[in-house]
Amino acid sequence: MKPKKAALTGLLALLAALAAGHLVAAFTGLSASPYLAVGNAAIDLTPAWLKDFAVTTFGTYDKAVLLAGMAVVLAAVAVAAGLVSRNSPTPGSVVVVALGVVGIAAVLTRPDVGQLSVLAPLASLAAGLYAFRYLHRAAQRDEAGRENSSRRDFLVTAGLAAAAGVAGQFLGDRTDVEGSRRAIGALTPATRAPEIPLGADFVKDGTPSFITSGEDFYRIDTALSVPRLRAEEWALRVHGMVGRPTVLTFEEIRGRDLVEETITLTCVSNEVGGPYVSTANFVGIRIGDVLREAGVRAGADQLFSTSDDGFTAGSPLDHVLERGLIAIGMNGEPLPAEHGFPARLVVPGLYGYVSATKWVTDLNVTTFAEDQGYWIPRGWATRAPIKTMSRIDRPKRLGKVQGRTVVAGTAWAQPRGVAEVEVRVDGGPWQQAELGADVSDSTWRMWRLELDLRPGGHTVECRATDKGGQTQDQARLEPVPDGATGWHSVSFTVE
Ligand SMILES: Nc1nc2c(c(=O)[nH]1)N[C@H]1C(S)=C(S)[C@@H](COP(=O)(O)O)O[C@H]1N2
Ligand SMILES: [Mo]
Repeated sequence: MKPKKAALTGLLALLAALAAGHLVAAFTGLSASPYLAVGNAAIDLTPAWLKDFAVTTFGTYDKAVLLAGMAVVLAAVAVAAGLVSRNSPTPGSVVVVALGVVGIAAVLTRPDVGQLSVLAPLASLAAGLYAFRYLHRAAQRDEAGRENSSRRDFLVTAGLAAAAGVAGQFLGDRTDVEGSRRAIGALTPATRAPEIPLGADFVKDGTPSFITSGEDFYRIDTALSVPRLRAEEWALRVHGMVGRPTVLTFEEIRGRDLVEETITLTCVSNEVGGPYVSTANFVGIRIGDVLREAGVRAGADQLFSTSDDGFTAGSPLDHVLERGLIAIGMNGEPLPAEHGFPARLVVPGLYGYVSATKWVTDLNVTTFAEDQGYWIPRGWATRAPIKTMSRIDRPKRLGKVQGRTVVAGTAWAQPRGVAEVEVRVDGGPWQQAELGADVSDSTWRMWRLELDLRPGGHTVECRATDKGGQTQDQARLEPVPDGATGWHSVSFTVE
């Protein structure tokens, strides 16, 4: 068989396999689609250093990069499988079966799939094997010089696979999350967050707006396909070291007196100067109320939360009892799907990976000795309070400034609050920045400072001091294991 045709046989069989699995997964839950399941399994198996590298290098595009990388690797394997099968279909068939077994294993180890979901990788295996052997036979028939009909078989296979893949994608998204969000409508809290005062941000000078919109809110999670849940079917189980285990439905939560709080969320993976920090008005109920009703037993020290897709986070119980929210709304609306609809946890003062479980379905009152959250065996700290941090938003790195220089940025130190931000130029004396209105100790605080600088190159640095009197650490530390430290510094030119 000609190499080109042999390679194409492998590639098309791969396409048929992935598409068939995707289509079947549309009925059993899209996370059982072999491609996504293998991707998600890869995310869970990735060593911490590689994951850090991916987040640092590709930011929130890390998932797209992973899926593209998988596509390249799979395509290479498929081409190789075709090429080693130029005489007999057996070697390629073995590769197809091996890939199929990987897909089945990946699906079986996903925490968020039902029993039937194994049908999706089985469909992949069957379709891949059938397509490979069918196309192989057609190509060999051509080579024997009898006819030249395999071209049509190749095209039909490609067309069928594309149609099945697209249909799977379309049907797989049919859980009507938006309908469920719309049915909930606007959320009116009994206790509103105080109005954000004028002068809380300095958008004109380059800071972010004080409240981050749902679209601009940073997103970090391990989910390749956003879990699609409906509020009507969702429930939250509360159990473990409590006297009265309970189950809360969305309606029950909504029927309680809702509180609204302005809270800044921060990711532990944020580098000094990085973007993974955002602020919203979260609406929900206090975890403390729910746990006190359930009756926490003596000796418990961890709230272990689990999401629909199997992510887990362990938070210090005392901290959660004091400040934690079960949030069902963000900026007046139900949570967006990517930010945890129908419910998530938000705990001011703790990095997201140990507190902010999205699509939360289970609250287990337990001990740190008993259970470890998702990121702990992957090298991150068990306890991760947010570190005092500040960031320069303007001037931009290597930017050019005309006229007077305004340095502006944000600072955060939840739940202690920001007391002071200082700026220095070219290693000179520290100068006090003007602070934005103080909204809450659970939020960031914007700052600005006008400077009169000579034309030429300059470097500014900033550092914040929290209300406990602690000044941001100067030592440059990487995010692993419990959050970056160091002073943000930006070099720019005054023209
Ligand atoms: N289910 C689930 N919840 C999760 C995560 C996740 O991977 N899965 N990531 C956590 C991390 S590391 C952070 S920083 C916050 C980010 O929340 P956001 O995407 O709404 O900004 O969600 C947390 N909750
Ligand atoms: Mo995070």
